[in-house]
Amino acid sequence: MRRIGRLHVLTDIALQERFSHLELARLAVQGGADVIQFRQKTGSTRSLIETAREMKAVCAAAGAVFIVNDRIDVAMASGADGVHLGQEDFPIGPARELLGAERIIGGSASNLEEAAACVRDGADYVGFGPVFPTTSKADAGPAGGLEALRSVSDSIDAPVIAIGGINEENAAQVMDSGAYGIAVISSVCCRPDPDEAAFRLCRLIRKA
Ligand code: TZP
Ligand code: MG
Repeated sequence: MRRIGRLHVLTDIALQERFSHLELARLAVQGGADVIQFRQKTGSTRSLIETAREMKAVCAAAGAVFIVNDRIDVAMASGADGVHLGQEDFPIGPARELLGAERIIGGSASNLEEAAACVRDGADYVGFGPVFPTTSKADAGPAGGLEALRSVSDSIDAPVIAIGGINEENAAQVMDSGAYGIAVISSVCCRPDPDEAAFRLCRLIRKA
């Protein structure tokens, strides 16, 4: 059974240096995050696999879903629950052939056409954004806003996970605009207390 989850925490060690990927995963699941996405753009493939395996174990023990960003090879080698693929990454159709029906595949989209294509190609969920301006991703593109989120959520036949500039102030509005869940980097990883931050976001999601 593929479980998509409502709070996706993307781990990041470029924007902050206090916590490792593994520590962030531990803290975020402690706070109630139900999906951890390992997002690391540099480093050897071997070191990525090693970290991913440790993170998978932490997530499995907590009953959380573990997803690898960009790298289907790292996802497969670490026994991850799934992979998240952007527009320039390994294509979703062939990824489904490699991963089989049970693994989760998420696709990134910044407009309705991309979102529809992700679903057509076999994605289980669409990561839509940036919804709000963000400084966490250099090439994130312009913010689509809540109306674009609403239109994508209403139009596609898959859960939409909103991403980009989402925080405790706007999470409720995001959920009210049709999102199935939210994905965050800085609102958890860059907070002094990532576990508490995840807890507060979970509470906002549940209330919405
Ligand atoms: N994709 C679109 S926006 C974004 C990604 C990975 C960055 C999200 O980071 P933050 O800190 O939650 O805005
Ligand atoms: Mg990518």
